[in-house]
Amino acid sequence: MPRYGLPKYVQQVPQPPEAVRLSVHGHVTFPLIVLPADLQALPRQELTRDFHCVTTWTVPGVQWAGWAFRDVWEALLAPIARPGVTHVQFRALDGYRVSVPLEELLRGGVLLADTLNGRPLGVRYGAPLRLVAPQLYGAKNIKHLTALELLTGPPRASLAGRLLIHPRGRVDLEERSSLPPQRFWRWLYAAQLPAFLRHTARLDRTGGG
Ligand SMILES: Nc1nc2c(c(=O)[nH]1)N[C@H]1C(S)=C(S)[C@@H](COP(=O)(O)O)O[C@H]1N2
Ligand SMILES: [Mo]
Repeated sequence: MPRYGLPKYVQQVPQPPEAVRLSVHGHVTFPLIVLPADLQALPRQELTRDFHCVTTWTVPGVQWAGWAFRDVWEALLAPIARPGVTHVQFRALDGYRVSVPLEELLRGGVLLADTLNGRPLGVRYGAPLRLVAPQLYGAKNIKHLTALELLTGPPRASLAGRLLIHPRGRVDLEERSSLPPQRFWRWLYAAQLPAFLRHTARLDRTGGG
């Protein structure tokens, strides 16, 4: 699996943090910090699924383990959520941000993962914790999680953000961009993929990772 993402983010591999520390804020009765002990109190889950990037590459059979987002929601987030939360905006240590509808997060198989293929998640693949939502494109599977903001509607995305990734991003429906037709985006992404992969690999090599 390549270390992948928009050039802006790929070139900075964040300092490996000591431990998970997720701040939860937004539409809540009080803000919360989720620490390793909070997660360790929950049952662990494993998952093996194909991983699809919106730009048409796929890695088959990736093994993840961690905690079901649904369990984290029920145990830690729902108790502080005010009524009406529909979306979660995630933030990463490298500055990457992504929003996911709560409905997608509560499906079976969505994890906060801390291992990849049986080994602790390396810093290149999203340490200390990453979201794994295998029904959604890679762009929604945010690495290096640091904060969650609970929202009562979709956040306002930039035009570029909306063009490059669909607000929901379901793989089955090929929701690549918010601007149809999707087959145009499949063609465009596939056409530029080799050049883009070369570019991100070069940034990754020179970017301190
Ligand atoms: N923090 C962060 N998460 C991210 C990205 C990123 O640049 N930064 N890129 C996304 C994209 S577009 C993809 S395809 C996957 C790539 O995951 P990988 O680097 O483990 O292959 O991470 C997603 N999550
Ligand atoms: Mo991606």
